[in-house]
Amino acid sequence: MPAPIVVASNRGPIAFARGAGGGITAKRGAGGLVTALSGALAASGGLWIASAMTEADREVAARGRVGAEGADASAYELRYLGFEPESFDRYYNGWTNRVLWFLHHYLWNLPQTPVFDAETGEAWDAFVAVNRTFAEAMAEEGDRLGPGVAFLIQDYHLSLAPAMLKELRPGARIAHFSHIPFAGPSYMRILPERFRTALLDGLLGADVVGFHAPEWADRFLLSCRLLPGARVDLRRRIVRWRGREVRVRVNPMGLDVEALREEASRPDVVRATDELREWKGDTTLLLRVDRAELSKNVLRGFLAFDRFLEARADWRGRVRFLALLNPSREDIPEYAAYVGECIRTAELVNERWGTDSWQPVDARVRDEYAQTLAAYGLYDALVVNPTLDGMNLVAKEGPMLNTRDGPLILSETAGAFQELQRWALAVNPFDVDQTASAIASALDMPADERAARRRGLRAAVRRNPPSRWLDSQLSDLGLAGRHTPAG
Ligand code: ADQ
Repeated sequence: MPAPIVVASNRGPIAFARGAGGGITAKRGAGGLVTALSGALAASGGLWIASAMTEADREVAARGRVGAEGADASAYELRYLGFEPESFDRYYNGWTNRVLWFLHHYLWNLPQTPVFDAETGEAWDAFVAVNRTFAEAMAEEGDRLGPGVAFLIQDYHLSLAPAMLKELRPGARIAHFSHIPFAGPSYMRILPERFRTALLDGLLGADVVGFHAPEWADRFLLSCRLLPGARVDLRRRIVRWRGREVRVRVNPMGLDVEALREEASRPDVVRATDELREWKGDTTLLLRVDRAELSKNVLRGFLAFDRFLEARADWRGRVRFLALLNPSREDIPEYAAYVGECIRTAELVNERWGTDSWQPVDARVRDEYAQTLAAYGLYDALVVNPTLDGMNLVAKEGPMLNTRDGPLILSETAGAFQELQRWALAVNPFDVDQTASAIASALDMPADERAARRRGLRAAVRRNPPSRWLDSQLSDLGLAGRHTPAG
């Protein structure tokens, strides 16, 4: 029997909601993370600890440990931690979304933001308190499960929990994994020293600190040099800190291709495919799929399309750019303003080039996953041009479902670039002329080259199943053996 696992993440694998009949319904989250970790939990025992994000989650949280059966084919236990809504908001929106996300994605507009004041201080205190609650819950569950437990802590929300857990249980085996980029030292110095030191010290409480791409791992190592007394070995990716050796690892997460294909065969996706086919008629389809998110670079994508239409009169009337933007963080003013600006820019492109029978851009800000999966099947080229992205799963999902050999235009600053670069059209996300040229190259590309690139992309995605991501973390913790079926 493999060692039990305790997973901790802000968002849990199952979202609870109040159903029409008044009872609580449960729905499993999508994505490789849930697949890889829930499979492992079912195989080895253990549980998943997460924040209660909704009122229904909080009701479930009050029951203590619950089973995931019913919402997930894998049987494992969940424990949702309930927090007082106001302090949860300070931790989640005030600190993790507004400070850490902006920090690690280089999103601040430095002449104006950030401003650190009493309010950020309160948000930090809430962040510390939530991390402490997680660390205490992990320690308690670890004691219950017995010796040899592997603690797998996910993402920037829980940057402090590794050191807190290590202090509570010095022998605990802890891996932390960041799903996003990491700020280098010059940007880290924007944070007041007490926050910066606590964040780095918090992560270094883990035995293994993981990232999707080499650049994020290297930036973390360089930032660790800001810690007085830390000894950083860049070549071996090791940090010596507080008498321990912490290993920094690059471990890109794979895609659960079979689960994605199964989702894409659902009747609502088939219906959405018919609708999209009718909508696009015989025009060529350029697609982007993103959370409506500052780092996804939607605005420059539209500007690049505008340049493309300016340069290429022969494509006017024959191509449509569909942007499927899943609403995100709408309470944060920067997000509302950015999405508004993206929509205005799309309208300007339409006013400039559109005709009575042809509108070049269609930007849809809606949560419609079935439409997304349908659009993956139909695109003629896919634009993934984030300014910075930890991995970017869209770049992997699109090629696996596409049926038209559509080329992938990909930022060299997305984590996925590491695995896919050979077969993608690379762009500097800030260079709109280069992005416009990449759109032209993708749409003009001969059929044999399109097919060869499609084969290359699919093989690259297949080479890295989600089980590998998990197994590497466990073996880095000294726990051998496969915990999940091969992806
Ligand atoms: P995100 O920033 O959300 O993830 P991404 O990796 O592109 O970025 O994942 C988005 C996911 O949402 C895709 O799997 C996509 O299919 C899905 N999706 C799109 N529309 C949806 C909808 N309406 N409903 C539900 N799902 C939808 C963060 C990091 C990334 C990193 C991932 C995983 O920012 O860099 O790749 O975590 O580690």
